Amino acid sequence: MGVKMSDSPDPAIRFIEGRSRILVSTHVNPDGDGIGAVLALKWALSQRGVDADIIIESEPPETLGFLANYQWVGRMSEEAGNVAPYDTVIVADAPHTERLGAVKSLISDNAEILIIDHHPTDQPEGTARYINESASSSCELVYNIITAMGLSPDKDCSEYLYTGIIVDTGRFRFSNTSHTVLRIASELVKAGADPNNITERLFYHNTIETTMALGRMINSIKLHLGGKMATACYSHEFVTSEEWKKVDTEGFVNHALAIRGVEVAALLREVKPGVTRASLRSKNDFDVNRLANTLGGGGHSKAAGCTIEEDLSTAIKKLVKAVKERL
Ligand SMILES: [Mn+2]
Repeated sequence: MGVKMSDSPDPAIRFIEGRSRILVSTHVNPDGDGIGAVLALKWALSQRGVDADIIIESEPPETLGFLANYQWVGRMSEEAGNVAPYDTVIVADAPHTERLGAVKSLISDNAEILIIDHHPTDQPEGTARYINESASSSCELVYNIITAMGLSPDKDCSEYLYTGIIVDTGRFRFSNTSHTVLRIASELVKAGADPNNITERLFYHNTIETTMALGRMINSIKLHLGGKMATACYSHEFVTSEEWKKVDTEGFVNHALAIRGVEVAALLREVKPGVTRASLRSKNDFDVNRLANTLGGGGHSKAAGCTIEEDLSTAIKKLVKAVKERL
């Protein structure tokens, strides 16, 4: 990748020093890693007497509601108009303030920005950066910051960080499951994180609508390219239904990827008429980040996403063609 790595927490620690009011945010449609990272950062900042406000654009997945002090996570819908612009901002789990959605409007023009991220990016933003593409998760980086600050995470903070790590490593299955992250997880369990409780709350706490939607997705799976690619999809009608509001599709695409011989899996949903979003996953060496880049999206080499300005069936055809050219 073109970006210079900043593989030390020192710039992040220097950035935090002497601040009084910091906005902490993460990307739109946040996941357990983004939410875990912002909660852990707020905890760490409060240990140093720094007042941090967490504000995110959209509603986080309700499965994360078990995390302690979850009410720290402010929504843009509640905060807009109530807060003065921030001069100091920490962005976690995203390389750019564009990924914050509407929260960007709370950042003053000459704000100082710290980026903490593990996504591959060519042009990250920020006056300070702690970016490491080989880290499992942003929570792994936040753990490094916290320990380099001389702090020991308490039980709550350990659970924030453990949550981000297990979400982004796919419960210690993905190729980013390094000995380093396993060592950190071990330290977090020692500090009070409860692996059984966190796993149950995250993965065994689905709504009935989520489980039924999984069935629907599995029934829609089709194989392409001699069985090397699998697609699954949700219609515009379904994703705009009342039922959909109670559905969390996190991890669904992996059921398509789990099929023997499949190297690339895509879960597509037509979010607006003629606009289809695709979640992409791969195994072996297929790089879905590069695939997504060609379609205007991005992510990681084995997990990425993009938006295709086509209806569902045309988007599937486009995606299959793009994969065919890269297989
Ligand atoms: Mn992440």
